Amino acid sequence: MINQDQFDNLLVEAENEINNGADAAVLYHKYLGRNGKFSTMIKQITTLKTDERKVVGEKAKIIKNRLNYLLQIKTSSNQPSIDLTLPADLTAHGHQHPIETSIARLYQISERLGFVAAQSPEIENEDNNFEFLQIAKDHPARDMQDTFWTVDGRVLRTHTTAFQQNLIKNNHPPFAFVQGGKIYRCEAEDATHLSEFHQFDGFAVAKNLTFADLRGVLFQLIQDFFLRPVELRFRPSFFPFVEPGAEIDMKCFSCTGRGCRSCGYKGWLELLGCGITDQEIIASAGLDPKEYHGLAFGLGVERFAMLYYGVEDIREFTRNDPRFLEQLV
Ligand code: FA5
Repeated sequence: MINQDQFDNLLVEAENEINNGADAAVLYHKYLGRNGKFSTMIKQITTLKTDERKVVGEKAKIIKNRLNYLLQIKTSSNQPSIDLTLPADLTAHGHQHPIETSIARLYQISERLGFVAAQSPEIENEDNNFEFLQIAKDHPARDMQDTFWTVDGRVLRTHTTAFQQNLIKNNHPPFAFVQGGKIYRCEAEDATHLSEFHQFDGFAVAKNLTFADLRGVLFQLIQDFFLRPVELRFRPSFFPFVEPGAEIDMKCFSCTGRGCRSCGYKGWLELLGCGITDQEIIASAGLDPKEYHGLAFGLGVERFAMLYYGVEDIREFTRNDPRFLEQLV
């Protein structure tokens, strides 16, 4: 004799099949079709006594509604949610600016080399930007970074090296930080100079760091950035906050060292400044300069990007001409 439990069991069975991914149309036919399981069961209700027929009938109605509802949901979730008849979206999509892409790649590469990303403000106090780095007011090195001042005597940072003081005073060695960002110099613009551009600096302090570590880090970073074999050389150079100080040059891609327009007929291109942190800076942070050594470097992101993408005029990066930028995705 048909009873309420059999209808409950039918629902459980159908729910299992729905949840296990069976096809909605097949299930519809199997349970609610003319000769489906539910129809077969409902026919048996006529054999029941009147009072039982009423109770089991009520149950059957509830189960049928539930089955209908579940199968409807199943059918609609099988429909594609995109209306393929709509017109295509032909809006042009933008992309990251090549300088942002270059900075992101420099972060990625240096993080693999053990550096941690740091941040410092674009408006700095004079001490962080100059004095701490031993660029005194009357030092000729100040002229190389002619500066924008705010009315309250702060500066638009002239190099990302300005992050060093806070790092060395707030972190106990060993540490290794990098930072990329905008810097400002009161400078005439030409094919290789901007007055507002980006630098990427690294600063590490630990026991027994040597020039060999500096060389290892920078040669790896440069190689990974340009993604092709590069020939590099150190050239001694003066920066008041490092001793010894150097610049790294790369053999020109275009002429492989013979000399051409891209390298100003020198055969080599200047890439960055670097060196071993001056002992007085280490000492001014309360560290023993005999024990602790620092390595530091600072590169021009636009210059790196020019060489990587083969761009001849640095000003292209700031003109915002989509015909130029679209080529550097
Ligand atoms: C500095 O700014 C030092 N702070 C770098 C440094 C850091 C040296 C740590 C030692 C230790 P410099 O002024 O040379 O150095 O600039 C660094 C790089 O910025 C240059 O090698 C060059 O790639 C880029 N650069 C300099 N001036 C400009 C400019 N006007 N436009 C575009 N890029 C520039």
